[in-house]
Amino acid sequence: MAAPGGRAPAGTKRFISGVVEGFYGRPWTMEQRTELFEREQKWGLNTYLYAPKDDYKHRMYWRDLYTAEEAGQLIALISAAERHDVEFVYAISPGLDITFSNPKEVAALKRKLDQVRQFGCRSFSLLFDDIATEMCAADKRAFSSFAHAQVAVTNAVYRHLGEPETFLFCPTDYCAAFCTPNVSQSSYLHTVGEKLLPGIDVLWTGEAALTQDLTQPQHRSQRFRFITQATSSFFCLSYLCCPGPKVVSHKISVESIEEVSSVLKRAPVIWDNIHANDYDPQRIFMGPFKDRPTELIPKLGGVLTNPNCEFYPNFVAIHTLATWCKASADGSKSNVERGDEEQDPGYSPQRALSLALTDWLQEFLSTDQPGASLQKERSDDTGGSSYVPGLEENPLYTAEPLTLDDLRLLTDLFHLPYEHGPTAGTMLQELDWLKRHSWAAAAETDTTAEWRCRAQQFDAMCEAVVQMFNRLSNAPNRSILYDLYDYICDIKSGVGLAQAYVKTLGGESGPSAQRMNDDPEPWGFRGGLSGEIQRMLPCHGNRDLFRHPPMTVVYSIRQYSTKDKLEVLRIFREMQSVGEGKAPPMPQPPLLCDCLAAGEISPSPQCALVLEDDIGMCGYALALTDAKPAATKIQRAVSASVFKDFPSLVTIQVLPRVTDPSPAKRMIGQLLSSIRSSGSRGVFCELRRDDRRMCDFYTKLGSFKPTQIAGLPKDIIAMGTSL
Ligand code: GDL
Repeated sequence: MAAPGGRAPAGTKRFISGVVEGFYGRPWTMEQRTELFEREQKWGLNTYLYAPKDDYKHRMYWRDLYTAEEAGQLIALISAAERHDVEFVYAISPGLDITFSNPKEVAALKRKLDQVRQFGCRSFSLLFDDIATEMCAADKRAFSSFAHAQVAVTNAVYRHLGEPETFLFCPTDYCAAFCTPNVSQSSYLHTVGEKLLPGIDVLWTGEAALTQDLTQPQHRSQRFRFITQATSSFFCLSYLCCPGPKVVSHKISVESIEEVSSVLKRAPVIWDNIHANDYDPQRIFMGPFKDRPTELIPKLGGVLTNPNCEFYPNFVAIHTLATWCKASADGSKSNVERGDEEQDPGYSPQRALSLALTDWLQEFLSTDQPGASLQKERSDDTGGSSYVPGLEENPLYTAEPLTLDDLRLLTDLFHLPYEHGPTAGTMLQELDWLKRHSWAAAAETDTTAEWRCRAQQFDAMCEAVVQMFNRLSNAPNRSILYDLYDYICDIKSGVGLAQAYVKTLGGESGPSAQRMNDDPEPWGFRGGLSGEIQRMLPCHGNRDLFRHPPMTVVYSIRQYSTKDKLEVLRIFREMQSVGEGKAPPMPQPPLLCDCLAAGEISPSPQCALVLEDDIGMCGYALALTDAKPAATKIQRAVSASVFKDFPSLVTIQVLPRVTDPSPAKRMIGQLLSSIRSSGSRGVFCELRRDDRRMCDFYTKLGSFKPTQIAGLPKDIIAMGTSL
């Protein structure tokens, strides 16, 4: 294999490097593609694979020939690629509805590719990704398997086109996770390896396949696996992933490539989805190309990145891929900074990112408005109106220029599918800590000073995001800004909510804390219908952020009956003794809710639930719509104003064996809705200050906030929520 970027010596194939426009959604414009070729040339990348999924004539209407106007555009594009020394590979995806055994279909395919050949294109590709694997009856009669059908047509087309130097085939099983039962035993891949003509390269996405099946109905072929119960690692947001067969994996190992190469009988060309974002409208990836050791290069036919749908934010994705390819071309071993955790002798993602950002900053700072002078104060000799304010008038608004640190923060916030950048990671960690220790903000404890200090630092981090947003939105290059706009607005608003939340936890009630009130503006409950649906699903909310073991236990929640009294008491006592193990052996004042759990007061009708697993009862949730009788029972003086805001009382307990928080959350949810239906305006609970488990539980629910109740015994705190 020839070195990446360079020309191949005679008899060897060159390493294919560059970009595949292979995502779902709005294809790039011809101007953007031409700009891409310029960049590729500048950065030493050599290939562009034209495969926009939602371009009608690439996939859905693959049989249709191009009109004269479309032909003109493609001819211009192909010659632009040639001018910039970029190989233009035209891909077609006939797999949605082709009948492989019908000669007319094969003729249609040849006719279409012949047309593109007339436009000057010399390199081609047939893609069979994301299609149903069930063959029609006619094909079943003609071919012994789906792989045989695809290979027969591909070989025929390849021969018809005169065996082009570059011809790529994308299999339906294009990553390890799709192979049945696995890569080395996949009969599909073995057939491809044995029957596909040796001059044809095979595309492979690596160990990774993305969860687009969860978001795009057109992806739902039988081969997509749905993982319903899964663990999520601490900072692996929103993905469902599990330690077993990977649906989304983020590394491509040398071993995995050796394995697939031996089955395919050729070195694969990687179609890399690491920066693709077509499966989630809230994400965009601007972190460096990463987790592909440069040791892979001699074992591959090439690497094409299928990046973000938005053209301009792909600067880092493509620039760092180019650095990766060059690193090995140079055989350079010296550009790894000490302390680099990846230890790849040829490539440091951090350094590659720095190089990319330094270049990108120049682009942000240069105007993309042809002929426009963006210097407000300079007079305009084209005769336009340039305004110089008078002495007592408003000075002209000026914006601070964007900095490298802003770009670093931006790419930290929108990093990679499996990893946030360092600052984003710290922000999440700090928010998590502040939330978990919010009890320390509510009253003076040993941790209070630390809480306030960390809250201040968190606030500063949030402010930096706002400042970055302001400078970015005033940057002269509007095209990059417009591609990023929705994302940076989204993060600014999300961070703003977190900032307000922490202020509320700290007891502030200023204008920014107001955002968290009970009647928020539309941006206080973002996400639309999709957001609402997500919040209803058990896999969202806290589950994304915190590690939980896979849920294999089946829980049931049912209404409490008086027969359950003893069991509830048993759980109550058991949990009390768990607490006593740690606490000083001092007699503790009772909690209001103790008399409920101890059976001294009966819960209100429809306001009592028990939780059961296969061993037996493992939790309860009880409420009083009117909490006053409980206060009387334990002779606690509680001011009437508390009962005005929070007339109802709730208590919940689950045994430690219930490690999944969702059953408890569900019980609380049901209880709150029953209490609400009784006409109550608010609910509170009492907790022992040292009962971290329950403090944590109520805090993570999000709706319960620490509530000051005068006269509470020292070791008891109250949390309340309005209904
Ligand atoms: C895919 C699709 C690709 C899509 C990407 C990310 C391949 C071969 N096909 O599986 O079109 O952009 O996922 O959603 O990767």
